[in-house]
Amino acid sequence: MSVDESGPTRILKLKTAGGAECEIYLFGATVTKFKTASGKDLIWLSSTAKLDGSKAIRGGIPLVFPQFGQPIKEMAQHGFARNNLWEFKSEKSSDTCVSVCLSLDNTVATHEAWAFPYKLEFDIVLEDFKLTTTYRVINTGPEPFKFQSLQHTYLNVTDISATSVVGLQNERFLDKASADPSALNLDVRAQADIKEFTDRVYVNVNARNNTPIVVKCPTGDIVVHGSAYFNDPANVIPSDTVMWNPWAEKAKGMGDFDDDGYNKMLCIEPGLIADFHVLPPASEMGLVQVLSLVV
Ligand code: TA6
Repeated sequence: MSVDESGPTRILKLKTAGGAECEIYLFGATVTKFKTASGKDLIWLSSTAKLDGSKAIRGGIPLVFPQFGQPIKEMAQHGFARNNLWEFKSEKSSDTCVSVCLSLDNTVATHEAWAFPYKLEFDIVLEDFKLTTTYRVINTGPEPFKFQSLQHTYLNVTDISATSVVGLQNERFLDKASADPSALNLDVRAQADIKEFTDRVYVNVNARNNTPIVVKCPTGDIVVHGSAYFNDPANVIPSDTVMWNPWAEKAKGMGDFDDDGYNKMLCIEPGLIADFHVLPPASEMGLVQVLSLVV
């Protein structure tokens, strides 16, 4: 691992013996790059993203906690985890992988509208064709708290018009782009294309089929496997998946989003967000994302 101290926020740079690369800003513990050993960039980052710590990074894998969206109006959209400086805890390497662990807790970041003791830990494991990111929420206080967490993954699909998503057939979703965002819909498509503004929450995807989502695109077949657990990784609990593309008009309306960026990206976001989750004291809920390229 090497560290780039030149910018306003430290950047950890990981590389495997096979040549895969990963970059992580300590600001928000935001993964901004995952390049496979075959040279394929699986992560999209806006060229106009703010990288100076002034706001959450547009692209990569921003981390959402303790809220998704803005149910607590006094708190920033998607909470405060993605716009605070995390601490580097440890690194490990072997012949086949390189990993780091980062953490954030309430002594660094909190909010008066959600003032509970907590710890977040984020493990990143880089292999030649796989990036495994495990996002743990730990209740370090004496009372239960409610939270939402999500890995807001921006995939580099290269060309959205040549992209389709497999693995969501027969899953139920909330359509935030519709007139009734609280209605549950059924996605019947074996292969879903994205031709317009798309903002969907697929609910409890892993409750039923535990199959990965495959994003078929010019970059290659990008496999996104999201799962969640309570206390023990073997104790799997249902989790959700968000699919988002802002499309042309909304992309133009965001100062840190390339105007044509919507043509090159698609967000597939594993999360615990369909509702708030209650976490008892001395307990943990983990959210695991395995990103890989089918070669
Ligand atoms: O994950 C989808 C979403 O909730 C969209 O509704 C949109 O708001 C997106 O997140 C980006 O949010 P941000 O606060 O990063 O601009």
